[in-house]
Amino acid sequence: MGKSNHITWHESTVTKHDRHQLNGHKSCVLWFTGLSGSGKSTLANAVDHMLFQQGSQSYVLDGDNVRHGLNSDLSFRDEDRKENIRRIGEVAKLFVDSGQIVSSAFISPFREDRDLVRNMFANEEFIEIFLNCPIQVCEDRDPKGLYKKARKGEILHFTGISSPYERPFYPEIIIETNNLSVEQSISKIVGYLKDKEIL
Ligand code: PPS
Repeated sequence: MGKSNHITWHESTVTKHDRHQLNGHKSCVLWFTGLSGSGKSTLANAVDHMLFQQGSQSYVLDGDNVRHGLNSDLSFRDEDRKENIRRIGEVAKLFVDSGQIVSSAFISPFREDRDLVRNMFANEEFIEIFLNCPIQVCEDRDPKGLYKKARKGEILHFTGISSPYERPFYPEIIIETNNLSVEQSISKIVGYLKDKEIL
C-alpha cells in the first residue's frame, strides 16, 4: 500500500530556527558509519555526553537499540538494512527538526542508503563520520563475540565477513579509531561543529 492522497503537510508554528535560537546552537545529524566494533556506539555516546554536559540538546540513535523496538521486524538482509536506514533517516529528521544534535550509530553499509538519508537533509545538516578501522582490528576487539560466531557460520550476512561494507567516498569527517583516542576523536568532531558554526 502506498501513501494516501488525502494527507496534508502542516507547518509548525514554532520553527526550527526558533528552536536553534532558544538552544543556542543549530541542529544536525552526526551520521556515524563503520564496521561492527569500529567504535560507533562508543563515540556517539561520548559526543552525546559531552554535548549534554555543556547544556546542548542532543540524543543518540543506536543500531542495537532501535532494532529492539521500532525496527524489530527487520533482519540483516540487504533489503531490510535499506529499510532500517530509511526509517532511521526519517526519525533523525524529526529530531533535527526538533532542534537536537542527533548522533546516529548504524553500520549503514550501503552508500546508496546513506546518500538517500543525506538527501533528506539540508547540506550542512548531515555530517557523515566514517570510522575507518581495519576489519582485523574490529575482529580482534570483537566486543560482543559476533565476529567469532560469524566466522563459524552461526550468524549469516555479517558485515565485513559475509555481507559487504561500502566505504563513503566523501565523508565530512574520517576518524581512524585504531589511531585516535576517544578524547581526540571527540575534539575532531567538536572542532568541525565549531568551524561550521553549528555550536
Ligand atoms: S545496519 O547494517 O545499519 O542495518 O545495522 P545496524 O542496525 O547498525 O545493526 C548493527 C548491530 O547489529 C548486530 N548484528 C549485526 N551486525 C552486522 N551484521 C549482522 N549480520 C548482525 N547481526 C547482529 C551488531 O551488534 C551490530 O552492532 P555494532 O554496534 O555495529 O557492533
